[in-house]
Amino acid sequence: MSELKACLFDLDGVIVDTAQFHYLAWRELANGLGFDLTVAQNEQLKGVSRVESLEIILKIGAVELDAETKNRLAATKNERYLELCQKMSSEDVLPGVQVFLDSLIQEGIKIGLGSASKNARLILAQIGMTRYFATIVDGNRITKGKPDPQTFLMGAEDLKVKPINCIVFEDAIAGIKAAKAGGMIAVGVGEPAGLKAAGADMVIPGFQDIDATTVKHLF
Ligand code: B16
Ligand code: MG
Repeated sequence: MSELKACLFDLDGVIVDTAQFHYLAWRELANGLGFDLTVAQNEQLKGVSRVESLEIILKIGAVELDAETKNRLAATKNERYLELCQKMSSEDVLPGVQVFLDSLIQEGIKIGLGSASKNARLILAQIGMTRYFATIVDGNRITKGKPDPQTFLMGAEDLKVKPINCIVFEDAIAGIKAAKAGGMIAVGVGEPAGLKAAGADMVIPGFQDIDATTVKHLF
């Protein structure tokens, strides 16, 4: 029988709400190009790399640009995003996250990070959460982004556990698909409709009401 040995966490929208800053920075970029980016359209960008996000946005606005301009826009967006992130501190860790991570540690369950973000280490340090993660898989390490399972498979390998013994916590449809493609249990964090449809085994609104025992029952 399989049992829980490791939990892999997405960063943006799961550990900390940087998703709002990604949205703001991308929306400003879209506005600068003459169109708007709605909250619904923004859902397509969650868990998706910076370069792919820009391609999706340009498609939404039916804008075609050369490679050099795209690189410049992606860099400008990142500068703006990091500027917005500068205000963050440990107070911005999402409610219940630390207590939940502490309960996992107490049960001897390993903890890893699986994020598409190239800024993941910087953000973790800024919110004082680095010490929780025995491994960090981020946008600088992966060659295939979510929904490909590489991010989470790498995390499981780093932690020396089998995918079947892992739970992934994700706020993005692409991330839930990645976890399921990797043969892991997927817990969606956020609105149930899209995450359930993507294959989430369970969806939680946040971490306030769960502990290690709750998620062990998923096995
Ligand atoms: P960066 P996650 C993802 O992080 C975000 O959800 C996504 O919106 C962002 O485009 C991507 O990281 C890349 O981020 O520009 O910082 O490298 O949710 O996988 O932790
Ligand atoms: Mg996310």
